Amino acid sequence: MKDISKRGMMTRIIHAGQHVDPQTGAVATPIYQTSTFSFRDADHGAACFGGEPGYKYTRLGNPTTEALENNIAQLEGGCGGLGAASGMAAVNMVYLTILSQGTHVVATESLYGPSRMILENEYPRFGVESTFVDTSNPENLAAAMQDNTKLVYIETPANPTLKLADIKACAEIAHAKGAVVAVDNTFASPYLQNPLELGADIVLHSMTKFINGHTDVVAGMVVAKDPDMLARLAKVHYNMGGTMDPHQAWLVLRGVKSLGLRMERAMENAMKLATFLENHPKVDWIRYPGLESHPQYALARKQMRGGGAVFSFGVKGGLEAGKTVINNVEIPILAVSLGGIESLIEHPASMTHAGIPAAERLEADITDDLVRIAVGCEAYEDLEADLARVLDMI
Ligand code: LCS
Repeated sequence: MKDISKRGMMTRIIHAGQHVDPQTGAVATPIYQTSTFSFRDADHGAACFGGEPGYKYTRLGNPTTEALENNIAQLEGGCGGLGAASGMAAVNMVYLTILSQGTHVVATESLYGPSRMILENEYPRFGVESTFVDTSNPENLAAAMQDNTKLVYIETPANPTLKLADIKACAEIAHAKGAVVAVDNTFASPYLQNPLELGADIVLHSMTKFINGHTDVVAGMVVAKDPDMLARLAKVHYNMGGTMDPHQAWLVLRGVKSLGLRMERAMENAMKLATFLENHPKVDWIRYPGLESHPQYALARKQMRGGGAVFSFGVKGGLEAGKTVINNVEIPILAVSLGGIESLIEHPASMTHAGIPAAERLEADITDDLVRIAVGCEAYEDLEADLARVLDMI
């Protein structure tokens, strides 16, 4: 396989982990839609199960899935990746690998709802304790570390508050206490941020979002920095079973090729729309890492290569006025999820983060007036005209 590790990001997005099929010359990676692989003879089968390279059974590895794993691993600067059935399967792969009875995890308080809810509602059954802190201030993380803290789990930019965490500072604090650092990089995508290069041990994605980008697949990925960690994750993942289907992997491979193009376009739209809203008299507040008014704009410039394409805002008149916006826009579609080619709008407190108790939501700044927009690649003028029209209705 050609080494393209030193090439530009756009080149790596398109070519990393891919090769022309030696038998047919096929340029696109074929879908190896098979559940199992035949062995040449008994000794070959035994060797494959004994650890020699070779495909055995699709839950344990498949060439199409592997092409995607190698692609994302190279984009993130990791040693390898593990495709997962969903973003949540990726999150659970990390939790299940690192945490065990009597251990503790410190996590960002504003996490995607289910990433937090499973720590609060399910893992205590297995003797795992969790503390949620505002990781936008690393001192909060330092104060929450315990002797039994094995995992520091960070989401930056965080869903849906768009708060950032200084990955390098957090990793130093966690490593000083011997904890593993995992970063959910879904909101930035590898195009804008590479947590492993900033000190994280594990990076994970809901590829349902920017990486696939076409709102037609649910999928996840975990990338490890070093082979020992990858082996630990694989051991848990392959037998727990939340693995990826080759057809699913093929769809994401097709989607990822345009990640850079989509990101550039969506970010341009997001920046213009956020600027328009920031200056609009009906808008109360807006949080977008691309705007200088973001409390951590300097950090965004330091650890990200752009502000991304998601922002949250509140309109004057609170939740009711926010509903007027959500119910009347014509271009952004009222739906959860983000990172697709089309713009989506949603209300986190009653949708994606509804499972978190109200008091905890408010403590994490997921206020009732917060409206989240994931900006897509439409004609900018249409997005602005649409928002201007609905804001006039308030
Ligand atoms: N991590 C983050 C940051 C996410 O935003 C999501 C999904 C996940 C993990 C889970 O990924 P999934 O299993 O859905 O592929 N976020 C969603 C959201 O904000 N709206 O709908 C799903």
